[in-house]
Amino acid sequence: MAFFESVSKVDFEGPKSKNPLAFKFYNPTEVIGSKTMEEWLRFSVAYWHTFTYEGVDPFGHENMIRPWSHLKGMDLAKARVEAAFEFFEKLNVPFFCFHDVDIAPEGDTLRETNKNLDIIVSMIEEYMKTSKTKLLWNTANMFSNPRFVHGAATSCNANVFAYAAGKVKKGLEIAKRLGAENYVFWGGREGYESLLNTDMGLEQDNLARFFHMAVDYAKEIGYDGQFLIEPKPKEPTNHQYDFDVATGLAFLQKYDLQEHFKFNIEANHATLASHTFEHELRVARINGMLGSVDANQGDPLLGWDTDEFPTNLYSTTLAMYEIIKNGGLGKGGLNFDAKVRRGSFELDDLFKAHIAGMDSFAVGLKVAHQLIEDKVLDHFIEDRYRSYTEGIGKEIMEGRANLKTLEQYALDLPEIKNESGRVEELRAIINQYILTAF
Ligand code: XLS
Ligand code: CA
Ligand code: CA
Repeated sequence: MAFFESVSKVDFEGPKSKNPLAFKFYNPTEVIGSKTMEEWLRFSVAYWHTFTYEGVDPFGHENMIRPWSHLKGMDLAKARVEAAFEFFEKLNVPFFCFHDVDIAPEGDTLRETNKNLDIIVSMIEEYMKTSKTKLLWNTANMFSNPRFVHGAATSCNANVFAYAAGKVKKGLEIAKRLGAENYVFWGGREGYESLLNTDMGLEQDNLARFFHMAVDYAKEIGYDGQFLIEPKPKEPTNHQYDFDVATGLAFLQKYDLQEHFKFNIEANHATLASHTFEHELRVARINGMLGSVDANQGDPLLGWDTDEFPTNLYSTTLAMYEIIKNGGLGKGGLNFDAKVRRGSFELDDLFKAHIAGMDSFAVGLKVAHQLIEDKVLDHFIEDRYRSYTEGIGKEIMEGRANLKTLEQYALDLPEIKNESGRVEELRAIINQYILTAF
């Protein structure tokens, strides 16, 4: 049975096309520098937003029109798998991602849940034999069920820690079975609400113990996907432990975990942390920790995790700038952790939203590649720091200076002259590149 009857394959029709169900800028086979667009961008569909989100928000009930909504339990789970693979094929997307609870209903015990998972994973495995769509990452939902009210690995209750460990064990087995390129840990409720009732040191030590157990088990079963931590500063708790990349990095270093992890960077989480998306990508990149990306955008007027499809070309350009400078995303990809707005409740909106996001990143890729080819920012930055290539600057860089030699140098320096940082000029150049790329 076809779920998306009104949509056939989404093709590239070029910038002049008026067809809402065609790509205008994303041309998977177009070569940009050393790779095709498809290879650079490694797009992924998020199972939870596309196949399980039904439109509920704090003020309203389900409103999405979905041909599978009337089903329940395992029948619903199976219908969603069929719909998902039809969607992947029609959108021609190379990857997808899921949480355990997205694909199969939870039973009364972990044992029952695992049985349900086994049935659905077998079904997914069958589909994957003939589909080109691979698993970018899976993860365990350790935040929705009431048992996780105080966190999972950072819960005050050891039974919850054990239950969460069981879920991750199963998740890693599924990752191995389905060939997941990565396995993600987003903190969920790993954080705290109030210090009045919290042993922060114990909670963070336990989180590290939990990660070490996951590293050990992956090794034991021979799962060699990349482990990713996804930072987020708040929501659902007001203090999330994996606040941002810098905080996550310090945690990994303290607990001897750095070599086993990279980061999955979400645009909306960056802005929640009062950073730009490109800031988080840059911090990860210069530390060799850029793993994967949750491609979405927030709403600056709302300020919470709205998970919108990315359409801001300025942001996709600066994000792709970091990704190209990183040499690509390796095993990572651009996962649309994004949901259609509640008002976009028609079935075709799911395609249109992904097309908007894919086209926006294709533009970002092309513009960023041209900026890098022309060395626009590289030349400017190289010139801006030129004082470190000679004289006293060179001595500082080569470790030949100390406070005494620098004082000697500075004591009789005449008035120091600085030069403009020319940010407005650079922003105008970026606008020019965006407007003339196609
Ligand atoms: C929530 C997170 C979550 C992770 C996966 O804000 O974005 O969806 O990506 O658990
Ligand atoms: Ca995310
Ligand atoms: Ca999010």
